[in-house]
Amino acid sequence: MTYSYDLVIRGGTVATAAETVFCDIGIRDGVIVALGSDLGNAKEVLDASGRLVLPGGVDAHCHVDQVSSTGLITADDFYSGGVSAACGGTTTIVPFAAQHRGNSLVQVVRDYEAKAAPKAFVDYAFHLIVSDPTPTVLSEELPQLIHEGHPSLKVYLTYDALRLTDKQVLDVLLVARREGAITLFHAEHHESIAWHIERLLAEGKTGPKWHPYARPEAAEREATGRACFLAEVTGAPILIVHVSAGAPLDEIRRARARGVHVLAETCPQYLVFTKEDLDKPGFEGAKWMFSPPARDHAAQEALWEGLADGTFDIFSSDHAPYRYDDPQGKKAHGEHAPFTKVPNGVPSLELRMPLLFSEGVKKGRLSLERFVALTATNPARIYGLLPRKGTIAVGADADLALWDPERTHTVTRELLHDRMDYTPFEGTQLTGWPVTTLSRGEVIWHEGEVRGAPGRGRLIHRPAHRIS
Ligand code: DUC
Ligand code: ZN
Ligand code: ZN
Repeated sequence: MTYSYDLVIRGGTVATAAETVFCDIGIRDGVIVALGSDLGNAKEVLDASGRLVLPGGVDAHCHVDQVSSTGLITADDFYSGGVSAACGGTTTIVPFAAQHRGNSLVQVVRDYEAKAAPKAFVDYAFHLIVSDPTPTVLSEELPQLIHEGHPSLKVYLTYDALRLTDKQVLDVLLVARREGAITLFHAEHHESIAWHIERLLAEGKTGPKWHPYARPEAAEREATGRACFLAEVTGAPILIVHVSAGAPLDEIRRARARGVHVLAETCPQYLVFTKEDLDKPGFEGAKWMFSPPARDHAAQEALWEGLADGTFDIFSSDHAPYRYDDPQGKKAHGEHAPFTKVPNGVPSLELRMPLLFSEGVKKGRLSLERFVALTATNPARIYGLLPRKGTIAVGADADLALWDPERTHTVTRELLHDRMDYTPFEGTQLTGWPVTTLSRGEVIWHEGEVRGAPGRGRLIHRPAHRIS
């Protein structure tokens, strides 16, 4: 018998960034080939009645098998990170091939390819981190890598081992613009942070709770404004990652109003934590240490407004998994180490979509279409993965998640599939979970069961692009 489809997903409510409709999805050779009703015979049928069928998420900011500038390695590799992503409805991840000073950027990418290929569980692309823009990097390596399929790079305005001067940023932006890449910014004002740190430590204020005081909202506002200015000078498109509060968001709005091409991202941790979460007995607050840091309830409200009104383009996890009780993690320098010695970052790859669904869609703050745009379609479009990823359309990869919008779980460490020994979201009740995830037509997560082998994920090379 010949079949029209390998798989038909039948009876679901299908949502894209544009609309929500009732239709069936016909899949052949891992690709969506038909949308409609009465599609015809299929080798297999997946009943999606009562389910939302959404594009698999695109998490365009996560740190996977990455060596930090201080030499610590994140706990998740491309297998555990990919599994965790899939269980949370995400089917494409974009982690960072991170250059440390003195490294060849091309070699960094080759090494990262070699790490990823045998382990990857979901499809992936690479952002580049540029910390050493030598003449060779600027004139040879960056153009080569952008055209090889990596047209996105991140620069830092803070951290001693990573930060670029404004002049170096201008050099990078010029190359990025000319070659068709987008530049991501970690925007915090370095000198003022160093000044705050010196004073806090001198006063004996060394515990985790002081971390947010060293990195106030104003430091993020200044650097965000400066990044926008540097984009304005060069005409290069930029994206400000992990925006934590209203003041930097207003800088982005102002820059856009004068024609600067600046996009914006926020992340789960900024919606639910405040600086009070770091104020715990002993070293415990280190579990909520990330940069820029958690702010206050007013900041959270400003972020929700930005998510709803279109100021934010994408919602990423910034999954940076440093275990709590581990020499590669938060206690790398012991549990009496000053906050400056604690690696920054929290895990959230698996909870990114359930958290935004529960807190955003279920609570009426976001439409379902906006949720899809923020978590899948926009990151795919901005980073050159569309039309293959991030949407449900004929010709797109059959990367899909079937969601039960009523399922409720209380988050525990055990519920999750990353390699962490804690979750800062412990005890949070979330409603709406992906129950089945497909990657290129293959079921890789179904009702509590992970299916698929390490190495099944593929590296996606992307076209260099100009964003209009
Ligand atoms: N920046 C990130 O993007 N992630 C983790 C820590 C940081 O400073
Ligand atoms: Zn950053
Ligand atoms: Zn990050």
